[in-house]
Amino acid sequence: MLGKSCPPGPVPEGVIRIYSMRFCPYSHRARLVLKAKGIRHEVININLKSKPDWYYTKHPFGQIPVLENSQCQLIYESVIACEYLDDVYPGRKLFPYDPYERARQKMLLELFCKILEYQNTTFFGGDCISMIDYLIWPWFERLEVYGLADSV
Ligand SMILES: N[C@@H](CCC(=O)N[C@@H](CS)C(=O)NCC(=O)O)C(=O)O
Repeated sequence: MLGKSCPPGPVPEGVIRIYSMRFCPYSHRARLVLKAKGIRHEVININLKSKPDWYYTKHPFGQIPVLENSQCQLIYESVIACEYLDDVYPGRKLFPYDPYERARQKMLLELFCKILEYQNTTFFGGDCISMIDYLIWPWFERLEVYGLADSV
């Protein structure tokens, strides 16, 4: 079902837009990174049950999250969007600079369900908070919803 609404106007200079939805864990990843890096942004929530037809100009399958900048560039896929925010905006880098450590965080992300029991550091990436923690946190917040709260 497609909803009828007018597409939003261009993104103002100095702001990034996120197309999101409150209960989407993938969007939550990007919103956490926006917050962690203190990035000025605006949120447009998409009704996934009645997507506006213009939204397919933002994402080929109409999925969220999507970032849009003031140059009309669109970035989708939550991990790619989070990495983009980390690369483009100043402040502490959430992904490690070291290519191996960066690759390791991405490998951990792929495996995070299986590696839970093997981690012995305070955070997933080491002793301070980094990208991997923001990328997986939305699922921990939802353990109860998924009926998994008693299994960790
Ligand atoms: N691999 C995507 C998954 C995004 C995704 O599945 N988003 C869901 C909402 S949580 C969605 O847009 N569902 C609507 C649809 O697929 O039509 C990512 O990491 O961004």
